[in-house]
Amino acid sequence: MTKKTYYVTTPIYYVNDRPHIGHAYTTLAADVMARFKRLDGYDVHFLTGTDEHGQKIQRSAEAKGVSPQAFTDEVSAVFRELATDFNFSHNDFIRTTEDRHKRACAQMWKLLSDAGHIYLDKYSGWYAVSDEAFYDEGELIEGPDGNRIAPTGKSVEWVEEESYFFRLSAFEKPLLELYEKQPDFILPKGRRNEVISFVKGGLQDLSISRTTFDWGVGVPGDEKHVMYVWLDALTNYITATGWPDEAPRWPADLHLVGKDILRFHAIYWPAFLMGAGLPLPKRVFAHGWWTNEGEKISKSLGNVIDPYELKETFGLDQTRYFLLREVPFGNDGDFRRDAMITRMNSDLANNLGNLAQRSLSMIAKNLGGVVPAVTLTAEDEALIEAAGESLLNGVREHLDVQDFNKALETIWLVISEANVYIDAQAPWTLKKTDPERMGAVLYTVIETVRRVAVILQPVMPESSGKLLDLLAQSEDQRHFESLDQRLAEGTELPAPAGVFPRFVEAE
Ligand code: ME8
Repeated sequence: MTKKTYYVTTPIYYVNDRPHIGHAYTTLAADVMARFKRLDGYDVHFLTGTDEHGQKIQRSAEAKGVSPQAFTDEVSAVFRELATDFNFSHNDFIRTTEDRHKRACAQMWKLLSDAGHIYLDKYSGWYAVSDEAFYDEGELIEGPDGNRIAPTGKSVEWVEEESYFFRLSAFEKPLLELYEKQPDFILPKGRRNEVISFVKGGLQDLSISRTTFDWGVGVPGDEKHVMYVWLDALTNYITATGWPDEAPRWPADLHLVGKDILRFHAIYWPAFLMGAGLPLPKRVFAHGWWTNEGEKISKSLGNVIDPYELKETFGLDQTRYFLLREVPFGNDGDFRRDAMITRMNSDLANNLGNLAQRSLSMIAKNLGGVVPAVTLTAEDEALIEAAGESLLNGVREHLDVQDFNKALETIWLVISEANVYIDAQAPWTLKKTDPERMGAVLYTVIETVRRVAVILQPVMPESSGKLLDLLAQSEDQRHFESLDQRLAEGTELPAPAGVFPRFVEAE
């Protein structure tokens, strides 16, 4: 039987700046999907990378006085490191300056051109280099100095040059049909509605080449043009499948993006693919925007959240947990230090960490660190069962619609139940009155912790791994299939150690 496959992508990030928390956030979400699907028996492909062409990058390189290639080599390496340092489990890291990608772009252009979707004309209009996006006159707003700016707040400049156009206007109906037929092609629902009304408002043909700079992929047969950076960038998702030679992994199951770039992914990208006669991705999910203590994150405000600083201060898994637990994935989120500390101390250190620590220490002290042979009551069984297949099913259901926060909430309900259980059973009292019952209670708790740790691996791989180490679980006992099994009596456990430290404010 061939394995089920799953292909998930992140945006490819512009290399004009250092990575910040927003970049880590999207890739984290993709990582959790990838890890979950792997444990759930899928053959997973997880792609991330960097977007290296276009005017914005060319200008950033010029400002630094280095060549665009040297500049992109340097910054791309920083994004690659972040991916490793955050324990992201990507299978491929794509750079749009790679030859494999230039070949795919040329082929994409050729398919669109052969199908009659491209024509040469002249573009005159507004362009925001920071967004690498064209804006209609009507979309511009008034900036603080009374000048016209893009709806994103970025400055715009007037562009007038010969350009190739893509007949985007011809795709209005097919796109609306797509949104209709595949209601979860765009998630969350609110954003889907926004896209639908935008498309219903009418689509204009899209300028897809530029002549006034040269840092890009050349247009086949007309090298004075370089391709519009978004046509180039979006194509990365199919390049990475080996296309045009082969593309066994195309289409993608999930493109994860921030809400800022939904229009490119939910309108342009499927239109390009339809035009080229290629299959469409199954879903685009646009998550919300992080602010810092209520303020928009920006370099000029100096409040950019450095992912490394979070890792250093709170720990990697704590940061991973917080980002996905604190805010529903489609909503905007505000990063607050006190909320981070509460999650770290309450959910992780108290509720989960302490549960594991208390029960494992009692086993070490009173049962020689060996999993006891036990007779369980219906109540014990019910707790263990609540942490098994049914919990996994609930988590799977939430993750299948990228509801990370609900998935974690569901897991924490079981952790709370286990805390209520241990307090009610009070094994510390049973120690004297009924040692056998104490063994059964401790067994029930650590078996529950084991199951929870197995299910939590995608979100907190390192800490869950440590919990499973403390339970003497081998590598092949960490798959979701292990949820059907039980901790074997007689298993010798290593000395217990705390897995989730409390946050203590530095003096
Ligand atoms: O747009 N909150 O790259 P980019 C949440 N190269 N997410 C954030 C964020 C924030 N404050 N800031 C950034 C590009 N992000 C293009 C993409 S894809 C074919 C080309 C995340 O470096 C979020 O995922 O500007 C957003 O969509 C992405 O970074 C933008 O990254």
